[in-house]
Amino acid sequence: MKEHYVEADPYPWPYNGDLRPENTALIIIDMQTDFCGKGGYVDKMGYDLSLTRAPIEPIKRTLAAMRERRFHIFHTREGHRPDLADLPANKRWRSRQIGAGIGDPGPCGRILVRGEPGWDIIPELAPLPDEPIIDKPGKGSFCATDLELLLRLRGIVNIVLTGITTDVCVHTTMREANDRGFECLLLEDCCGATDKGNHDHAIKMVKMQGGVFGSVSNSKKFVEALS
Ligand code: C5J
Repeated sequence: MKEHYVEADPYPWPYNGDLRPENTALIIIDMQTDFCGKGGYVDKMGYDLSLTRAPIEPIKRTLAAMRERRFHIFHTREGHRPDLADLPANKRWRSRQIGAGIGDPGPCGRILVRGEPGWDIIPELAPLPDEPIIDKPGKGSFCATDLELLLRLRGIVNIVLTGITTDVCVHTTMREANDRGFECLLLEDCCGATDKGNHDHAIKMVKMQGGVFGSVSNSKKFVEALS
């Protein structure tokens, strides 16, 4: 095997140099109107949308480079059944405390409810028909989904993580994947949080202990490494 690495911190990724389209997936997490569009959940909570929209262009470039080389691409959406049977009461209660009740009507339809306009992935990053979409009720992409089954059936061992928000759904997914033995890379400019400090600290956390959850790079270095 010819070894192939991405320049990353705290270690060149993947750890064993086995980077190939067949064994590597890009996961784009929750790039939905509810998290980065006007009138969506994050907007209703009063957070700065420019922070969660910042990764759109870097993700677009990474996605194009990976599609061209036929890497596996996955998308996720956070959202609940229209009857809210999968919405924990405490999650709903907390969201109402901040004025953006999950399941309640908003400018983009019912907040974080499957099938509503706000729940869909933004057009700039629309999935292609052969790219699996993982619908998840929680923050992590492995909880109550078939993501792990799909990854294992395809022989995927390396995961490149992008999307929003860095400190919540991206971090939870990275931790879940790392515990399952997947080799994870976070692209820092392809992520965003509702708070810049939280984004920075989430990135720092990954790099502790020699890369406790994996390694960190950016879209430029990653795309260069593919070329
Ligand atoms: C949040 C997410 N922040 N996609 N969801 O509630 O990070």
